[in-house]
Amino acid sequence: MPKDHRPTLAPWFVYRALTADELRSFADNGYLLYGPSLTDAGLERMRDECMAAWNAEKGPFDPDSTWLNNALLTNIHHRTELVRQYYFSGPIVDVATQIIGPNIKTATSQLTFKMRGNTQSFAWHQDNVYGELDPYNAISCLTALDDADQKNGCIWIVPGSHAQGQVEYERTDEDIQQRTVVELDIDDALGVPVPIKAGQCLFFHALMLHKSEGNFAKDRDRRILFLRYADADAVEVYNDRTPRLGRLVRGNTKYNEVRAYEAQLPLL
Ligand SMILES: O=C(O)CCC(=O)C(=O)O
Repeated sequence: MPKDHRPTLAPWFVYRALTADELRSFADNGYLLYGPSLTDAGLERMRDECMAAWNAEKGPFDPDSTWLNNALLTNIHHRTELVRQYYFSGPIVDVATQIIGPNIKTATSQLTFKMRGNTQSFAWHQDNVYGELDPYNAISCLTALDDADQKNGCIWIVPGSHAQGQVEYERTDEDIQQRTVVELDIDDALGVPVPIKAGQCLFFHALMLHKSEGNFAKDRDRRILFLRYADADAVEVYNDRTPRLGRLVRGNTKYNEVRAYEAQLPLL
């Protein structure tokens, strides 16, 4: 049995299991707004630690830089302790087991920021198109570090679109390596904005169609902590079906390399 870290993490995180209605709603609609998953103190500490990591490498929006440089800081759990604790032992891990099943590994950790001044949009896509995982039940968990609304670039989704499966979209090895932008041709009229309060988490299915517009609020950032979880045996279809490497956070896996991956990263 892994150690139960919840009592130690209680000052920072709010643990709450999904209700049967919420699980049904996720199955039908492919997304769910949950939270708060951070206490006020947890939100403040999360912002501080994420901003220290962000500022060490990036800083304010730079109009002369690429969207990648302006928007993403990957493997954020290597750079901040609280993100690591949240990613490995936070309430969203429990939610992942309710949605995906008993065997869970981490799949992606990054900051996706739209600092004030960054009016670049993020085109319609499914997260599984950026890197196809099988089984097709991974989830994305977007924890807001600021209130996000239409003015500062909240996420838009197409409710229920996960049920239509993965769209066909040609992506070369180079596209995957360079993280070139996926741009699906989706009718904007199908989309609905999902405003999120700081400290809340938006869960959605790997096949959910989603996008965001630019940040047009001149005096507000739109900072999101973006984490993904997958079945512990999930493989990368684009990589000869080798297992996605991520820390095993619940249950077991048939892959030794997954069991060993980041197993030694300190938690507390
Ligand atoms: O940061 C955003 O606005 C969009 C992020 C997103 O959709 C993603 O990382 O998949």
